[in-house]
Amino acid sequence: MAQNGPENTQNGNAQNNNAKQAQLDGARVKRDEGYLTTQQGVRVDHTDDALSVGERGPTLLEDFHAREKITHFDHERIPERVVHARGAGAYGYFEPYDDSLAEFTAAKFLTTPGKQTPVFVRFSTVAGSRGSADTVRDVRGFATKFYTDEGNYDLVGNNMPVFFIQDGIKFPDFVHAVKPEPHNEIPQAASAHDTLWDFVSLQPETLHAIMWLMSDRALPRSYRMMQGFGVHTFRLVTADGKGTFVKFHWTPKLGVHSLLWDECQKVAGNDPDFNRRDLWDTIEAGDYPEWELGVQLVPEENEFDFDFDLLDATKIIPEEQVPVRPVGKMVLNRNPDNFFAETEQVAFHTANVVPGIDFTNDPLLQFRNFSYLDTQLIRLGGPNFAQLPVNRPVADVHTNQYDGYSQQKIHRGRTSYHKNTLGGGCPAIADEGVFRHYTQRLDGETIRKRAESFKNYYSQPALFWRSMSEVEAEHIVAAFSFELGKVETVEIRSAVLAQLNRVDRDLAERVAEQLGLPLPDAVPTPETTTSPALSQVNLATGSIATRKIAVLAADGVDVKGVETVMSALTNRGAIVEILAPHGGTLSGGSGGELAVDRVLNTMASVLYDAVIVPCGPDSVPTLSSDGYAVHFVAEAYKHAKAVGAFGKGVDLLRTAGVSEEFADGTDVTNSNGVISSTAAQDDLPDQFIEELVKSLAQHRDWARRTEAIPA
Ligand code: HDE
Repeated sequence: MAQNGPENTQNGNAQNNNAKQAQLDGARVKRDEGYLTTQQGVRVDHTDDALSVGERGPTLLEDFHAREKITHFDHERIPERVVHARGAGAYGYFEPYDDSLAEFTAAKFLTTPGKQTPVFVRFSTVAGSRGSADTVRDVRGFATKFYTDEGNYDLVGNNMPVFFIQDGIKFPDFVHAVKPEPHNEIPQAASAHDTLWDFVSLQPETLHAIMWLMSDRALPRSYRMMQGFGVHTFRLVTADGKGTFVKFHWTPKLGVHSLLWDECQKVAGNDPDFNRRDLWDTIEAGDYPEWELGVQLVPEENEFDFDFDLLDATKIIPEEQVPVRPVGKMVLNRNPDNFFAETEQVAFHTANVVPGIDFTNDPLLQFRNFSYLDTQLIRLGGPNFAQLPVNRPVADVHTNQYDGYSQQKIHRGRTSYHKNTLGGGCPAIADEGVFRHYTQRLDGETIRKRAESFKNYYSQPALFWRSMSEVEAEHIVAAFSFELGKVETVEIRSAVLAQLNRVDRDLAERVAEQLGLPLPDAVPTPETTTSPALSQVNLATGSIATRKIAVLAADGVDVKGVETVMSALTNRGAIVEILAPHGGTLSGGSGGELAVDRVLNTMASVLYDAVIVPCGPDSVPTLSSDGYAVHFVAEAYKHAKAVGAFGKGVDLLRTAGVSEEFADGTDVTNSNGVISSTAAQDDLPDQFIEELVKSLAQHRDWARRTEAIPA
């Protein structure tokens, strides 16, 4: 049986082959072999009928197997996480590129070239319950546990670089405001309700994170296509105690891509597990997701060089000001064997640090350092959860903590205290490789007061807004309008608008117009530059790897043409599926057969990145009279996805209302990402594929105007 925990996460290629083989075998991991027993190891002869008096008589208490079975079942749920309840996890490794960080940190896992440190990563949504949909508008958690040789280091980050509040004492207020309202527990996993926006209107420090939340970043196409950020300013520390401020960044190899809001809502119904499934399936297929770890370093003597406070978690350090320096790569190459044992029971904690990494006095971080352990004590049933396989360090563990619920170890000896002579002084205190807290001199009066340096709430939201491309800006306006449109209390809508008016006049005007609200009087707004690194349209990579393409086909399809297109796209790493009105196989118009992957009416265009309609004098009329096929094409077109058609296939595009220029010869026409050619079979030009790949790689064609398409 595959081993739980971090131990066997290295050696990606072997994993790759095994995973592929297991997939072919039809089962990824074999479950325990052997005979069914009770928890005490007693074999049972029957587990389908309880022991009773006669065939129709009462059930007997002496049936210990039945009692054990139901009792265990009764206790199979643990409290879900109070935030970040829904998630998906995977194992992998981290490897530094070189030792260039060695002058800043004693952390060996960051500075030993070629050293692969096992990791477990859990991605999550924040507000929804465990059973909520993946594609909601929300921040995504991006938490990484590094099982280093010097103990576990957890980088518990998000896919957005700023947080909603500055001081941890406000966390319960913020979470209560964004979670479903307490009287009716509505809405589930959604920020579009009165209490959140009430809070926002009164707490302007939220505005920067709110801008990110209203942006496309809140709707990731895939966990594999989002950035990750440590958010806080942390500290790298050398062996001799010298500190350097640091911000951590994860950059995905596949670029940063998002869904449209309309798609998100439809995907939530079509496949609530969309992001989870995507992560699982691609790892199973050996398409291992990869991120680059980068750092922004600020020497301590430059702490006050910025027009914001480095300790304020609602601020970024613009990358144009302090560039992100690449450090190493992380690859995820193994799915967990059991969701509960691993993904549910994993316990991340910001205070899990190793020599070479330390905290700062960020008042949000300090609360987190208390909160994670505290919540895990109840969620995981006592103080010994670090012994669970997914939480267990690969470093040796020796403590004097022998007792408590669910102790898994049998500690030997008489002494569970330090210092001792009876136990030979063990465990001894090491003098090398130890964690030493960063030394700082602190002097001050006890005081409850937000630092003055934290009080600029409007500049960075303005910087974010002004750094967006026009299409991203349109999406932000639409998001504010959707969210505030759901707010029932008109005064709250106006109060939020008044806040936006202090960020940027253009933003306020556009939102006011959409909501039909009176525009507040103009007030001075911050002067800012722009930061191109904030716009995700600048973060595409040109790759089409793992992009999902639907080929719509029916009996009579051009099998040769389809095969040419399929092999060209799969060779570039894309995933191509044949969708047809019926399952099984399709017969080709000029001979041949095609295996059907999915029945058309069980899928939806929102589950794919692109659609292709191949030629087929018989197949295309079938599809043109099939409402699912027509809607499929119209919807993909509306969502600005690459749409390709060759030969007769173009007729279906016309039926679907695609209003672009189509090829009138065998040449290829690319009209706003709609790629067409009248050629088919062996004559299909390579350029058809090239244009399709180009459109797919840029993710969407935003030049297309499709407001009028009814899909
Ligand atoms: Fe968390 N957060 N958080 N958070 N957080 C938790 O810990 C908390 C914050 C983040 O996949 C909880 O074990 C406080 C920022 C992630 O298991 C809890 C404050 C960032 C995860 C908790 C914050 C995060 C959590 C709930 C403000 C991004 C999921 C269950 C002072 C840098 C980890 C648990 C996983 C989970 C507290 C703010 C990220 C309650 C008090 C900022 C990714 O302890």
